[in-house]
Amino acid sequence: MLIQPIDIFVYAWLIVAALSAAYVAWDQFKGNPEPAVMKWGFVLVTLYMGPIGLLLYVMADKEPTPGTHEEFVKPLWKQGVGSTVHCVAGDATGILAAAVITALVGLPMWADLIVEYTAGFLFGLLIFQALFMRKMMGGTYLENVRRSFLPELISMNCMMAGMAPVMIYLMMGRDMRAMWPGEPLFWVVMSLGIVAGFAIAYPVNVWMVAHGMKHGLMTVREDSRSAKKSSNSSPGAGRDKEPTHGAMAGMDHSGKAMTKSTDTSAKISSRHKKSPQGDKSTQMRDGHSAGDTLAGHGMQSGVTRPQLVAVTVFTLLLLIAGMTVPSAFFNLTLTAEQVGGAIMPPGMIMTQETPATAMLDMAAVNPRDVTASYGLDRPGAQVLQPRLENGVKVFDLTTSVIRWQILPSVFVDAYAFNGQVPGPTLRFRQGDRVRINVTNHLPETTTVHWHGLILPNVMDGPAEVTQSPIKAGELYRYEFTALQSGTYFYHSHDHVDRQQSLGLYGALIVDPSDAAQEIAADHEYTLQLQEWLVRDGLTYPAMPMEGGMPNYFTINGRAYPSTDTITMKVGETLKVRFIGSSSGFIHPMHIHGGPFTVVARDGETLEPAARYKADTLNIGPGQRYDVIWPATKPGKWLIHCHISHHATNNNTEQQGGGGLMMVIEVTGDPTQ
Ligand SMILES: [Cu+2]
Repeated sequence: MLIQPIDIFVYAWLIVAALSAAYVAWDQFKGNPEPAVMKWGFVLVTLYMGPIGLLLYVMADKEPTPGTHEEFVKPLWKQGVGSTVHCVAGDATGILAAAVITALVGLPMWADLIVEYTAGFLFGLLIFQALFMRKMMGGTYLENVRRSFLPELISMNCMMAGMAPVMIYLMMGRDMRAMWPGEPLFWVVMSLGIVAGFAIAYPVNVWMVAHGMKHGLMTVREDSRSAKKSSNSSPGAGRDKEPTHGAMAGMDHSGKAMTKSTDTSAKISSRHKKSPQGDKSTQMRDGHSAGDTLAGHGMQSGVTRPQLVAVTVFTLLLLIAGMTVPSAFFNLTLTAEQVGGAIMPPGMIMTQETPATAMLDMAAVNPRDVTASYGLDRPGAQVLQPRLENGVKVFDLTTSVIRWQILPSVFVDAYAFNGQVPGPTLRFRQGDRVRINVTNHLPETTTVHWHGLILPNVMDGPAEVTQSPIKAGELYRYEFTALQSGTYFYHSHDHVDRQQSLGLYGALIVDPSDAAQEIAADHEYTLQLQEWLVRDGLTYPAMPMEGGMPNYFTINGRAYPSTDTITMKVGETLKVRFIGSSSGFIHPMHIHGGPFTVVARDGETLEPAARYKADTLNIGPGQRYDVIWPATKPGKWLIHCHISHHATNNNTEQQGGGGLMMVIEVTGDPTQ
């Protein structure tokens, strides 16, 4: 599923990596003349580094025309590529395996890095260097481990020094899908990390190859039967004892590829002839003989001990920097299990102290959780008709994640009651016994609070305070008797900051038991306010915090010019019920065309003497005002928020405004 524009690159990269690796594997085993360990090295590195692996293979290693491999791979830069490829193939395999396991186990990032380093080092040393190279270099396994130790340590330090910051920056930045191995992005980030590690390990590998501490590229020819008769056919994969130092003795430290000395070749060759499986012989020419270090078999590598110590210390410092410097910016105590998959809003401030819960609160709604999509033709806040059960008015509310259209070109991913934003309007009469069955189909727990109502405490809704949160798939039954009348509303009271900001609220209108108490008007309109934050097709809960500032605003789930238009005639009255259903912003709501009379506040009808005229009312979160507005002149009169920015759509005006704006269209005698 394409969730972000970068996903196109992610899939393209993975496809190219797979195709590249398949090509390299096919080409290598079709006949590129080199030892199997290098064939596998290039295949793995191409799988891990995609097109960059392919580039390295064709530019540095793939035999251009038959018989030219020896010459082709001679340049030192190619020898360095071979050495680095060999190192990265082993190290990265260990790192990748460890990364998947640590993510699944739920280790914090800092521990991930240590486990990944250890696994990469051990896999590289024990398998790719000591085990695979032993076949060619001879000696016991332990001897190979010992002589590979320093070159492997130096390479692995560089590898992780490059890889760790890239992983941390890309995994724990905005798009934390990269922390979870189930996400394609994880694999691309690992790829990019390996590329960075390769780039840092390359120069030091060139140095090690040039000084005989590591092998470079090699040529191994598997000749036909006739080759066995050739006195020139030389050492092969069959040797398994004392490594010959002939190549080293003749080694050119400028990095030119070498061919083993004749007597060595002859020796190996003759031994090879005794092999019962000697139906084919291999000829190997090392770019540089592999294996021995200063600590090795008394080889003359040209590397002095101070040089070796200096290089090792330098790479250790690089490693420490790569592993620790990012901790100044990122919270490395987080685990993939906690935040893996979350996408954070642009501009959110995340530091080494930002906890996982803060991230999850502000993260984008996961588009994969959307279960239904609704266009502009579906109104929000539809009045829900109850069914009667033994004199109780029963309402069913179900929460789910929906895609909801707020403008012709803008959809939001919303948390909704009954597939509407706002949720259905619950209307009943003072004295009614009501039961509301809330079924939760969100990817998280929820509860519902009946804002402003006097009711039994256990029915009040605050999660962890008066009730256990309603888990996904569960139902909670709220039941109470309506003691008051007026304009109220209901909203989520679990992760309220997130859930109410994503649309979990609805109007609650209780008509007075004595209908005469109602302050009537010719028309009535209930107006619920909300803010949205939509970027690159993802919806984040809007909140007054860095990175959470809204860019869309809705009245009853629509932004102007898609908001409703109220139609009435001159001389008629309009009762507007303002509901501060937003959870983080105050909206000074203004009506054009003359003042209105405030007749109720927070559900309580004002005594006649306390009613007052105004043309702008601050509607704060949780507040409700009922006002009566008389239509005195014909024309188009606006209701809008007086914070001008709240009357825009993504900071632009359409048809004279946007967001929290709607029109009252009054017809009648124009002379009035
Ligand atoms: Cu406003």
